[in-house]
Amino acid sequence: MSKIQQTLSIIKPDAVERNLSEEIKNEFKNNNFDILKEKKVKISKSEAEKFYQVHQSKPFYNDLCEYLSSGPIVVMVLEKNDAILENRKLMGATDPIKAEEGTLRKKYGISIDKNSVHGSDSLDNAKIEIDFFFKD
Ligand code: IDP
Ligand code: MG
Repeated sequence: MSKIQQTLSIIKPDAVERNLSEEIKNEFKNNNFDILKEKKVKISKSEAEKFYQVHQSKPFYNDLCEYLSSGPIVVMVLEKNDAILENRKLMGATDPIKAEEGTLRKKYGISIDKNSVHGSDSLDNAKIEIDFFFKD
């Protein structure tokens, strides 16, 4: 049985820089996601390090944090039935080359690091990530 969930979505610097934010937001709306909250921010490298701390042992961690803090991003809370899985499906594989036709990363991604969108990967992480950007 499906149930209503919230997930965190980020339009990453490469997509914001190419003025794709409105187009990508429309992709979410057309796929029946409700955008409950939304803001455009620029985060510091240390904030990016905290956000991506699960990846701290990975060889790409430093570049990843440099990149996420390199320019404005659009962060959103998306709501839908099975939002976490549905958003992961809409985004497609991490590497745009491997992403299926019609997915956001296939359409908009440039490379594995500049892959245009982030989406929470579990219910626990969705809560943590939503709090990270929207806890007052
Ligand atoms: P995900 O974004 O599909 O959940 P993760 O494995 O959580 O993928 O990795 C987080 C981000 O780190 C990816 O979106 C991508 O931008 C970057 N990344 C993942 N693997 C690599 C890699 O092998 N080289 C460079 N960047 C990577
Ligand atoms: Mg991930």
